[in-house]
Amino acid sequence: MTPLSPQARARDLPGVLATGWALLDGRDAIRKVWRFADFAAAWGFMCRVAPIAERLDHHPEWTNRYNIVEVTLITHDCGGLSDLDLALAQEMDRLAGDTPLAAASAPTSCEERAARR
Ligand code: H2B
Repeated sequence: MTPLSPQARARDLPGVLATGWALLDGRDAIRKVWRFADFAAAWGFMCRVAPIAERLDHHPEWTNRYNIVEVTLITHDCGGLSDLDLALAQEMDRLAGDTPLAAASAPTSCEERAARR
C-alpha cells in the first residue's frame, strides 16, 4: 500500500476531517471517538464495521468502553495514511449515522444513566 500522495491528501483529507476525524500529533493517522446510546449500540456498530474491514483487508485500531468507541485509522504497511484509511473512515461514518462524537473517551456515567430513566 502506498501512502496518500500530496495531491490525494489535499483533495480527499479535508472532507474526512470535516466530519470530525482529527489528525494525530506525531503520527500520520486519524482518530474519531463516538458516543453511542449504550453498549449494545456501540458493539452493534463494531459488528457492522468488522466485515467491511475484512473486505477491505484494512483494520482499525479501536477500543470500546461501555458506550464509547474510539478509533484510530492508519495503514501499518506504509506507516501513515493511505486511500484505505479514507475509504474505511467513510464506511464507518456511514454506519455511525448521526451518532454524536465524544470529546474524550469517558463512557456514560451511572449518574447520566440514572438521569435518563
Ligand atoms: N490494517 C491496517 N490498518 N493497516 C495495514 O497495513 C494492514 C491492515 N495490513 N490489515 C493488512 C491487514 C495485512 O497485514 C494483511 C496481511 O493483508
